[in-house]
Amino acid sequence: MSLKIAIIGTGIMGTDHARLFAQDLPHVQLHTICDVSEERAKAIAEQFGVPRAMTDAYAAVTSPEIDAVVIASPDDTHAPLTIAAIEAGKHVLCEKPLSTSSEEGIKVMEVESRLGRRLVQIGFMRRFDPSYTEMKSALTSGTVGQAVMLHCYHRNVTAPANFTGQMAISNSAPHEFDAARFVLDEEIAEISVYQPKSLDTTKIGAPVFMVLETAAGRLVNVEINNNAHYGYDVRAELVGELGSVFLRAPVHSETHTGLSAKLAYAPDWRPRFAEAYRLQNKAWIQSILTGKPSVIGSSAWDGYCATRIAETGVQALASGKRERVTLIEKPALYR
Ligand code: ISE
Repeated sequence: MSLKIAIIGTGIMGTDHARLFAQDLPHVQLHTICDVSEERAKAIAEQFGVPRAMTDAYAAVTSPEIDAVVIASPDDTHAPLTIAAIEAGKHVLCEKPLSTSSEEGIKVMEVESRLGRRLVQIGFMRRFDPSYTEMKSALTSGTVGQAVMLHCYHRNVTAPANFTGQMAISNSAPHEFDAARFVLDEEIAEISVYQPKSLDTTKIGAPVFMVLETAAGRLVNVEINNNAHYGYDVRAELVGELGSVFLRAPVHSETHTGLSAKLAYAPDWRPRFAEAYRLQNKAWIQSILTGKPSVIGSSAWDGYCATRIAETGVQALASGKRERVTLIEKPALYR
């Protein structure tokens, strides 16, 4: 069986998903590319041999010719397009964040719950990254004992020009929130947020440092630095009672010249998480073909939790205090 897929949005991630589905993954036909720019939609469709290019996202996500939709348009369109798509019976892979407010995330869960089946997977691809997989299994196998702390570093080369306000917390940090929930397998209960006062914190992409406390009292620290300059660098160390696990980025070579050795950094997240994206999209296709949601993949509940933590983080930055992350009761569909 070949699933017919539409991709909404042809920014960095929409284009990368188009490449993956068109060139790297079986059982799919990339059928539609949709973008507000007709020129861009046509160019990407032509690049990947996709039969249809269009500009109306709502028509694309509800189109009878489509089985499944990848939503990679701007963050504020994610929840409304996801709702329109699932109401039309489509399966959705929605790029993170699921929504820009937790209320919208709740609406997505209400629609999915009314429909009685899970149709949404969120693009928290790190869950499929082999280095996080190994970190999690060091915990579940007992190798490092009980988890105590998780240190997370998230560094981008430069923040994009549209990276306004608190997007370090609402756009970048949700990856860390989801990874922490996934690895530790518990909810985040409290958050406090700091910024280095030595820098102009009103500048786009100013760094943020967060301390999260889990429901069981474990500690997670998160550095978000969107203007790190030297490379895309995501690090994490899980500290257990008996040992620790560091993530290693996939590096395939080391260059030796002039009395020194050099390891290259990726310019952005696509090469760093290439395998994670491939495995995530493969698992999504499998979940549609088998009718069983991926057990690793992130659900609308996970998307809601990440957005709720981010919202509380923005609040904590403003208040300068430790804030409690309040969640709604987990709906039955996600238990
Ligand atoms: C971007 O939207 C992503 O999802 C990347 O994975 C992340 O590293 C980056 O900080 C975000 O802005």
